[in-house]
Amino acid sequence: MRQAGRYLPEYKEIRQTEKRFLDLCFNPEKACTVSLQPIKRFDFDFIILFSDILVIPHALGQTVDFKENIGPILKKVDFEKEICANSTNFEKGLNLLNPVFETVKLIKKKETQKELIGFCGGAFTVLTYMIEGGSSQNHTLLKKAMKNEKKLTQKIMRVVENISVEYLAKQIESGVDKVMIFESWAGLLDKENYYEYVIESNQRIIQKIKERFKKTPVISFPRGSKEKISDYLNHVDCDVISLDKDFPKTILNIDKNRNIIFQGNLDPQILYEGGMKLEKEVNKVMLTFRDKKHIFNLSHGILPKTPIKNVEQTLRLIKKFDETR
Ligand code: 1CP
Repeated sequence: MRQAGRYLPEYKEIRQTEKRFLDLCFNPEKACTVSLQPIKRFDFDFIILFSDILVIPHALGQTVDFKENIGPILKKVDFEKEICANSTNFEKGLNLLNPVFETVKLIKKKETQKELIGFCGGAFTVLTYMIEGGSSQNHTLLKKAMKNEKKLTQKIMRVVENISVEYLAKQIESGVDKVMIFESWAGLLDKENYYEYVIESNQRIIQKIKERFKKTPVISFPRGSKEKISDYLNHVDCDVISLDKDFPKTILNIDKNRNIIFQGNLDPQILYEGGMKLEKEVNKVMLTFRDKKHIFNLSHGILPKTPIKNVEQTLRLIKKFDETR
């Protein structure tokens, strides 16, 4: 459950101790505590590292700030001069991320039983924030750049990919058991651009990780891919595919030799609403994946005002379903 903390009072309390969100991400003691809060409260099966996908632009030298009720704000930079010029030497940038690797080590020391999931953003998703300067509704600047400055966008993508590979490698070396790639804005692209900016780019990252870490499973989350997700699974060597709320059901019948694990896909809006509707929907998710390898998850990030009792209800329903199988 991405951005899991925001609905928990214990997260809100620790959040208040740091003015800047990134200072919380870069404080290993606190980031370790936040990572383990949902485990303490709900005994979830997996721990997700507390950090953010936007630590990568920060490491590349683009100032990132998080404003309350607005979201991330990224400062304008000269991409050619400031981001692309130093495209292979990431030592300084990765040093800025050392606290994240320290967090990983602390989590693994404190919680030895459960697996830890590390993550990064897909290069295209990170690119959208870098170019737009934050969250965006219609991504005008991004679309303009992809049309008029294609070479530059490709160059930035490569830089983001390369540092992301090193970032994931260091997470794995520090102790994460699985890694997840959040390609949250995959749904923006038409078929041709999707192939280039999502499929090829995700596969380059995954291939490089698999060359170095044969045993580390990779979870992909190309949100909003719709029917293009079949192409994705045909070309990308992820081990787990995380599904959003309207994925095409045809992929459930994917060739058994692909040996894919499904993750998903409860709508966070329904989790927020609770009640009978939630009960129906949890059972529907469990039924959809009942004869598949499946990790129960949301279809996107949890809503900050989600009542805790609805999360508890969901866990009870999942366990009940499993017991009656
Ligand atoms: O579950 C967890 O808390 C784990 C840590 C985590 C992860 C995996 C956070 C903490 N963020 C993320 C991923 C992330 N961050 C994504 C990919 C998943 C997705 O949302 O599709 C994206 C796009 C971001 C960027 C981001 N970070 C936004 C913008 C989202 C948008 O709509 O454009 C925002 C608001 C954040 C802040 C953030 N990150 C994480 C938390 C707990 C918060 C809230 C900060 C706060 O107010 O305390």
